[in-house]
Amino acid sequence: MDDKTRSNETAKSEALDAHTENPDGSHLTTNHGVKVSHTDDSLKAGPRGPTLMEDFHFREKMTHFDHERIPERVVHARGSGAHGYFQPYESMEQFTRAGFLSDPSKKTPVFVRFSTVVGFRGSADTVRDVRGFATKFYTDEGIFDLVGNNMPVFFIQDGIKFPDLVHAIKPEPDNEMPQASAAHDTFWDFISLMPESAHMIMWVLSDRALPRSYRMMDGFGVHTFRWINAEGKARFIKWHWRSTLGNAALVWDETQKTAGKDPDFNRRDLWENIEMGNYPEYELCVQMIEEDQEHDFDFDILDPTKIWPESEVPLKKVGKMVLNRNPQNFFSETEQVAFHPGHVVPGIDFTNDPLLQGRLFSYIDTQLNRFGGANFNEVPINRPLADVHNNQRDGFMRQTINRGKVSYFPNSLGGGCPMTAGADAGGFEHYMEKVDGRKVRDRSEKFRDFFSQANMFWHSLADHEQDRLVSAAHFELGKVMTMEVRERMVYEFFNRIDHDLAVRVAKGIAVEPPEKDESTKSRYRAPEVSVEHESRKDTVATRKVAILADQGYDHKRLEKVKEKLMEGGASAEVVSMFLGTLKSTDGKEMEADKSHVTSASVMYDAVLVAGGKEAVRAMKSQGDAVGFVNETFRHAKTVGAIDHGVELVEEGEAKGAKYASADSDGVVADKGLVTVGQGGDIDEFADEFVKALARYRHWDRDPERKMVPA
Ligand code: HDD
Repeated sequence: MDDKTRSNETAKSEALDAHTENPDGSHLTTNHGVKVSHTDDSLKAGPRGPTLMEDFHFREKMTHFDHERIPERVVHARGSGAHGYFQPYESMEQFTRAGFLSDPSKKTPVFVRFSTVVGFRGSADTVRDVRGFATKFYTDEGIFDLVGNNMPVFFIQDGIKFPDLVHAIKPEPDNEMPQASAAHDTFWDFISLMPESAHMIMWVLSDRALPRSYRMMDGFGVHTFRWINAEGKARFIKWHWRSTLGNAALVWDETQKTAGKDPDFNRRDLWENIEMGNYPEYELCVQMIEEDQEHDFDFDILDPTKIWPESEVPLKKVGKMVLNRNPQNFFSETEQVAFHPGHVVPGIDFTNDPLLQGRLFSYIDTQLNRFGGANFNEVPINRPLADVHNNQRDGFMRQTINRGKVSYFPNSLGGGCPMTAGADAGGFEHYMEKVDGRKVRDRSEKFRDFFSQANMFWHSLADHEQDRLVSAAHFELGKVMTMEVRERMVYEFFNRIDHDLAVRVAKGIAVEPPEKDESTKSRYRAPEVSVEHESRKDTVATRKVAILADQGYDHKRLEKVKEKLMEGGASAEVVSMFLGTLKSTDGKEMEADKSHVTSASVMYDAVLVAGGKEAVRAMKSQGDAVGFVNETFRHAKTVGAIDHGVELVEEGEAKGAKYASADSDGVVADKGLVTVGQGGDIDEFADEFVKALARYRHWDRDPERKMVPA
């Protein structure tokens, strides 16, 4: 690593570390540096007397506390952040003059904030929602913010509808219910009158709205942007982040239980994995369309409710982002970070996408409200690494001490500085797109094709993905009390997307089946939209296994399986009735990481039942242990059992899959249930268990989907 790269990588962390908190031997002080002798009692007129006004320490401490909150974001209030770097694979110079995309040896520091959209700051992570995926690049040429989501399209086509959308989806204003959920009347009332949301609604009802982990989730810039090279040639582009672990989703029943068992599930997963060194990685990709091909497609390329199917416009890999450092202070970094789609660097520019245009106004405006002033760019997490020189001055909480008397341009007293920079000197010059039109409140004709990509989405899913989408619609609309809204959703919305879909949705929400409608048929199929077809990956890396064990477990065979799991990069936690040390049949010991009351099957990707006659006898008498296996099985996750451990599986309802009996000498792997009898080869078992774990969900376990709660 050369000095320049190193200094860039560390510069941001050094800038954030400038203040050392409470070094060894430090004394408690007031905010103004006066050492404090006592902080347990306020100053009183006698031990039983009133508190005195002159107690400046008490008043300062209390006043600061009273002002600890800033307004939470109106959307994306709940977020989790991480630091890292971005590095291009090869120079993109041919397409863009952006410096951070031109030098493959260069690492650019980044800060990413993942978020849910609807819930308040303290809401649960695993709700059905879009996830924000916002990246701040601290480039040498200034800040570039890629403020995206984990879905490639949006609900509306024009920013002017955003306040309506958000009012409709947020808790209802009279009683502030429900929290962090779209499943209520006002949201579906609005949607039923907004056919342009059809494609996005399909994404929101799909597995993509329930990510297993922020590490296993793609990101999208959604809008069409421009790349411009040094010669001034522009191309249309769309941004994509592809998780190297592939996409993985929770099932609905799991998300509901997780919201209670561990409302910080996604935040904790991100934090713990970074602490463990499992650094999340995402490949930055772009789709590119030449300017003269702008009108060659069935859809308008400026429409943010449409994707560019990859069969038409392939992905080009640009580089990789690695998130390798947790924030040190949630408020200072994750809460105070201020993104803005208008933070671009030379080589990147906007298009006339009307949603993007709306956003270009909203983000700075919202920061003014959150920070109470215009100097939020001086907060450490928002400060660029590039130098800042301008004549902006003063305002609430100004940090910079601007020297000298010249704060205007042009000037001669300051030698004409700071002076402007043309493109040759690295200055940002807006792309000179020709614009010519009447002032109208209107949209282009192709924007009005609301349903064909929703139809494409539906037909690009696997059967079991379609089933879960229909179940999601039953939940969401089943919570809608107004019959006309449910009917409108079936007749005017789903039926226009696909008749079969509408009939299936109608059935679950007491709506009469709609008349046949074949008005929409997309000629596109986009396997990339389906988690099952394209974006999942068979890997055990970072998957988390629960080992169920008790006193008298069999150590030796369990260790062999654990070794195999660790080799593949998985992790394991021992779950038992009680916390404490478990003793094995051969005198070995192992600590129980979690007890049944502090854990649940929904926190793990698979369960492995250890062998040992005594241990299994104990577990069979524990409802929690039996329930743990059952639930893992019903959520279509991998279940493994060693020797007598098979009896715990037998005890439960893991039906529909074959298994080896406890005293057999075989290994049986069937539909994600992997078992080995006492005489069976443990290495073979370990291989099969790892294979099943890599597959993650086993939908073939229950083809009629009777057992797996969607
Ligand atoms: Fe937005 C926050 C993403 C449409 C107005 N938005 C916000 C965040 C993300 C997105 C990731 C959280 C940033 C953070 O972590 O601090 N928003 C999107 C995407 C959109 C989108 C991908 C459509 C493609 N947003 C959108 C529109 C508007 C806004 C159309 C208004 C016209 N969004 C905001 C905001 C927020 C915000 C109100 C709230 C907090 C903030 O900006 O910093 O300005």
